[in-house]
Amino acid sequence: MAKLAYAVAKDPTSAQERDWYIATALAVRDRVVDGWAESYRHTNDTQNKRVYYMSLEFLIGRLLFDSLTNLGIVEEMRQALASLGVDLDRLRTVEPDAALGNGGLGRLAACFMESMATLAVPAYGYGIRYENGLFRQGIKDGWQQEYPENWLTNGNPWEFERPEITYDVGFGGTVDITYGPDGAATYRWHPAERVSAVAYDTPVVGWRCRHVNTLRLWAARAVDPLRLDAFNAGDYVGALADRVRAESISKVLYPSDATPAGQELRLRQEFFFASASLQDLVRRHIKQYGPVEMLAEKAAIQLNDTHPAIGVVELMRILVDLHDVPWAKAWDITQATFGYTNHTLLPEALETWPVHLMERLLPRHMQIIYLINAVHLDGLRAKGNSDPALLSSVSLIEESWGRQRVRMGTLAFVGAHRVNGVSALHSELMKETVFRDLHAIFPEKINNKTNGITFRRWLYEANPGLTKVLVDTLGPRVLDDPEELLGLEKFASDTEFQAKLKAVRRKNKEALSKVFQHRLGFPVDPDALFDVQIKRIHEYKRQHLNLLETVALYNAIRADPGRNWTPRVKIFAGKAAASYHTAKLIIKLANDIARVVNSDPTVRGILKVGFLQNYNVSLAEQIIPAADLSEQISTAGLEASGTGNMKLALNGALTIGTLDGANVEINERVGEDNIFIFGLTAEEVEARRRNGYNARDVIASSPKLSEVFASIESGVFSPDDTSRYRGFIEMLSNHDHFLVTADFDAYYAAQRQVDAHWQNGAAWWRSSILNTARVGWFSSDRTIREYARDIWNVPVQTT
Ligand code: F58
Repeated sequence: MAKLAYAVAKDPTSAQERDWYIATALAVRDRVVDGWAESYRHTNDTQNKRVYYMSLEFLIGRLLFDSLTNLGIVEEMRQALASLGVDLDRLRTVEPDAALGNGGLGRLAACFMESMATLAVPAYGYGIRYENGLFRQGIKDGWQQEYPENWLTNGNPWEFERPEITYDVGFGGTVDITYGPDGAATYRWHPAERVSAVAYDTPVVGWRCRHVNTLRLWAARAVDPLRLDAFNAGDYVGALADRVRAESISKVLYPSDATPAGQELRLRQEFFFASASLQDLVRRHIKQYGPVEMLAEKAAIQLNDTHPAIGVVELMRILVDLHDVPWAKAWDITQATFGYTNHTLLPEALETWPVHLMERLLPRHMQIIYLINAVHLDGLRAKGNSDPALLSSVSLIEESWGRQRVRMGTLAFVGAHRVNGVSALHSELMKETVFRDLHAIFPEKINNKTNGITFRRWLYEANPGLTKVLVDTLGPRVLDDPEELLGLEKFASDTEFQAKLKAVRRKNKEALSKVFQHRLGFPVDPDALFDVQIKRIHEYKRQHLNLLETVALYNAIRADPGRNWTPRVKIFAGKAAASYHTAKLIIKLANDIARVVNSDPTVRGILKVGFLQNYNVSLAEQIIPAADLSEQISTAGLEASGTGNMKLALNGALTIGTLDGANVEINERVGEDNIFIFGLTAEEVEARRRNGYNARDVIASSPKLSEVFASIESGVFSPDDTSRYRGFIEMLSNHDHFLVTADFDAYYAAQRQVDAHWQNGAAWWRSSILNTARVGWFSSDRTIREYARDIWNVPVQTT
């Protein structure tokens, strides 16, 4: 009440829901801030090593329930608000999603921040405070539309602006060399342009409020926001031009997943946040510990993919040019400080920057890159590696057709003491593919850190019904130690226990049915099997394989409607990169199929299809607890890990999937009777491609697939434009790069096994329980413990 009156300046009679939300968030924030100050003091007193997690993306979602849950005051707050006539669950939906990320990589960063706080690892997350998060997706006539997502319009109660924490970040200009009396050269960079980075801090509270860390996001401001000379001369527009240019750096998140956006603004974003963050952490280090030579003992910096890799070069510049550390010593410090996480093997996704662009934007950094490369290659030659092909493959500079580019993956690899993949399979493939030559030279660098998810958000907050059953059955310890979930195994066949879980799932499905009603105008049957594929839309993730199977199933039901079919709802959600035409066409296909299937009385009560628009963290929190079947069907070898697979399995969905990414490890843990694995393995995919895969023969030999292709191609699902999918079908028939056709029959067969398993209710629920019981290992607490032990060398608190 006090917050509403004094911080929002509203009284209860005039307060809108949004006012109540802000007042509630501010009241909760006060509690968080107490823990924050305490954690800060503790780290300073103990002089513990800090972790700096550098990421261009943090896909945070909403924070109100995160804070309430971790403070342990959800019920207290619910009652306090109820006594004022306010419904906490309604307030929850008022908060906009902070969508400062594209997909898995950004969400992983958010889960890691929460786990680091939970394990009391003193840490800062560093990133950019984008004014516009990932675009809002609308669907018009079945096509994706992109709209801006200005999540800050109504203010953000969780952040603190820190105008006093501001750094200048330079771009362009020249480099001066001066020679000392001993002939040693000193380099000074004189940037032509400067932009200010202003800190905005958000506290990240750990489970049971054990520790609170900081997410520090940088906003770009002009150093001289209004050029007074120009302004006074009457040139108002000119006076503001610099400001607009400077501030454009933190205006918008690049909305491309899987392939990097190679524009200049992107490189400016990368350097902007890397430089501000390094200046900040070096300043903190010197203030607290003195000699910069000790940096690696007191700081571990983790690069979330190559996006912050220019930081390796910026740290070298800070050490060598600004602190006069000798080159070799500076390089040792840099390597000992940095770790690098790789998230993809797709060759087109590995970042490179044109040398001429680097030279123009970051002239001193380009010189340093050349020097790092020279020392790196000389070292190899000294060890007897003289093969020019090898040297050019591990060089920081890629040369093709006379054009030179800087390889950011190689820079991150050589600049870090540890390089990790995000699942066991992915880490092995890294050694065999993209980093084969570097791995042969530095065999100790690559290690695996299988991803994890925070159970606080993805179980306790998203699925309170299931959480309650778990606590009632296993005791409250399960909330602190996910391995306790194994205790469920003994209830797997218990009819009473199964009934409890069924009731929880049914409620969650009813709630999701309301979402369908609200968004798509029709409800779905909570007794049907909810079959869910939710993730970014990408050919390698193969939403179209699922759609082809949907059409095949539709055809089969129509041919024999009286059979004992398993009623299904096929649920899709996900965004496509705005410029990715095939991905957008896949969304249109999903909607076209949905329209035809949902209006066909023959399949009524048996099959429904729905594409839910604007997939984000909050929608995921609604879908996942209601899912029965989790689609993880990427072409083997291409999904680095996946984390949605873990969220769905934890909430009791059974996986249908390929042996890809973390599915392999999920399979090992839940057991092959409780998962539906199908399709080519990564090795088989490789072999098929090597031998020249011929889709036409495969299609011809599959009557089902032939029928599906014929119906889509002829316009059954696109009567308004019968040629819409001609090119798409032709592509799948001639260049089926992702081997959709090769896996189709196996996938169809696996889906029929799903039907059979579902019809034997007790067997299905047994599998579901065993999934929840056996995936405790995929907690991001476990992942962070491994990073802390093997890469960062920092202690963690035991829970
Ligand atoms: C994802 N990568 C992987 N990249 O695809 C997924 O398998 C993995 O589980 C996850 O990382 C976490 O390790 C991913 O999300 C991006 O979104 C980048 C955004 C910026 C451009 C390049 C891709």
